[in-house]
Amino acid sequence: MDQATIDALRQKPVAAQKLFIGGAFADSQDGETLPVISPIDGTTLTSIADAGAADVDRAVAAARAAFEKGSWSRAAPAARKKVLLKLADLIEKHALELAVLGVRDNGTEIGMAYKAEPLSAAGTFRYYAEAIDKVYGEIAPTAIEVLGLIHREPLGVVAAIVPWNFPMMIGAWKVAPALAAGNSVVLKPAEVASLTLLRLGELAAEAGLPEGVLNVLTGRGNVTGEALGLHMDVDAIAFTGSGGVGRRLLDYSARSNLKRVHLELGGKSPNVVFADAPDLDLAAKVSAYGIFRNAGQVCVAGSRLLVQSSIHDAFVEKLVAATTRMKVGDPLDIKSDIGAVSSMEQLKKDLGHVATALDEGAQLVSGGRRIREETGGYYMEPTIFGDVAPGMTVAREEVFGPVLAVQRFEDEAEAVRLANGTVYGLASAVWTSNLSRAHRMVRAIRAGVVHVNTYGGADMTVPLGGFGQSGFGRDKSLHAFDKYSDLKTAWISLS
Ligand code: TXE
Repeated sequence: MDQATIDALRQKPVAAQKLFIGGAFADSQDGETLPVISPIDGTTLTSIADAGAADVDRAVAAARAAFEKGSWSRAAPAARKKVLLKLADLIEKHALELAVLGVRDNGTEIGMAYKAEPLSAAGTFRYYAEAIDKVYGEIAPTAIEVLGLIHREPLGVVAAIVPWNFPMMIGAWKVAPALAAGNSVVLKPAEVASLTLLRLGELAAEAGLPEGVLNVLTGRGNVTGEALGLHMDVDAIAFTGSGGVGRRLLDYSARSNLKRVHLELGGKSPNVVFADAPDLDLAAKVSAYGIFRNAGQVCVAGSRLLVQSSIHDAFVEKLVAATTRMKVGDPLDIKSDIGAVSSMEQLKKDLGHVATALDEGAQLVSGGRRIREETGGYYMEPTIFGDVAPGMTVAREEVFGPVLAVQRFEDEAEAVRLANGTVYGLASAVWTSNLSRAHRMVRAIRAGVVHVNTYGGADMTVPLGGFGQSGFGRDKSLHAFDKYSDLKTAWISLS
């Protein structure tokens, strides 16, 4: 990744985008489009097609036809594996082009986008490709006169509805295991970050994925997304996004065909620093990255920092120093640590949270303002609020922006109470050098992941997902197959 190549790629014009249905690009039936605004400078980058209900019908029909035909769903595991491995290679081959395109679309700093988007998506496709011929069915321990075989079968047509913060990474977490399990997929990116996923559809075709097996529909959530949610021929929805839309998807399912709905809904993740943390400087630096990377637009962001009273003031000082060293800037400059907020709508939401926190009496320790307005882009200072009381909005609601709420606690029991004082339960962390305390905290905190003496590390081998209102169903690891396959029993009499 070098600056000169990035600078050349950022100049490339982006053609008006179409829908990807049945292996080919097509206009939406009514010709409607949506503008694509770059958060880097607020200019119009291109347009995407705005899929309506008729386009959703077309894509679902293409997906169903491909599934019934069987050229993917019934293909030999080794053949499916070959295609997905090729797709992983193609994503990697085009990694920088994809990363720059994605950053122009959603504003994530390039250093992070390059690793977290194309490179991680390629890794995800490779992981599930490799799993295809390594996951076996089961033989049940029945009585001797019968044979109970447990088969895993694909569901049929899976819709993946994904957000804008990491479209390729999150898209791959859903598309790769769904395809590996033999399903057909209709992928719906977020309105403000569709470009890389349209390219993914194209690369999948180049890799040899049969037509109709992966379709990409761009459009508005309450139109395209709703039509997918209500569709009678979609068997499952895998979603990452807001709790409000998650609730709607459950309602759509109840009102249509009881399709399965898997939800990953963000959080208000506690990052708990005890006085006996092994290295407070490291804890401060990692905590700053744990909330502020990608301008806080990370579902697992450590947005509540709980600090033990005895080190509170000294630790907040270190945290502010670490935050000050993070450079907010042009996301396509490799020296920027934090890029742009992905849309004007989200920036307004973030600034609204700052205003509410001030109204409710939180103490503004640093940041709080929009910056670099002269560029036309959507940038915000990393913002820290101190002395946050548990009842304040900034301690309870997901901001999904560069805003951190710091709270203090006296002892372990209070730390657990505060950490669990949320309707969410996605991620968390504990910093301590006391091994027993670390294990006690891992057991006590209700969240899908508890990091110990770090924040945010993970890889494909471990599941990701939430407790409570952070949703249900797990992305990543072999557990993800449970979302995209059904178990069938063959009960065979041997007598
Ligand atoms: O999310 P939406 P938005 C949270 C975060 C953020 C807030 C709003 O707090 O500030 O949600 O962001 C599609 N039927 N997260 O508005 O609307 C939409 O087109 C079907 C947390 O962008 O949930 C997009 O593809 N689909 C989070 C996807 O849902 C609908 C990531 C997500 O958009 C729909 C993103 C509908 N009625 C936001 N309405 C995380 N968990 O990481 C919208 N969509």
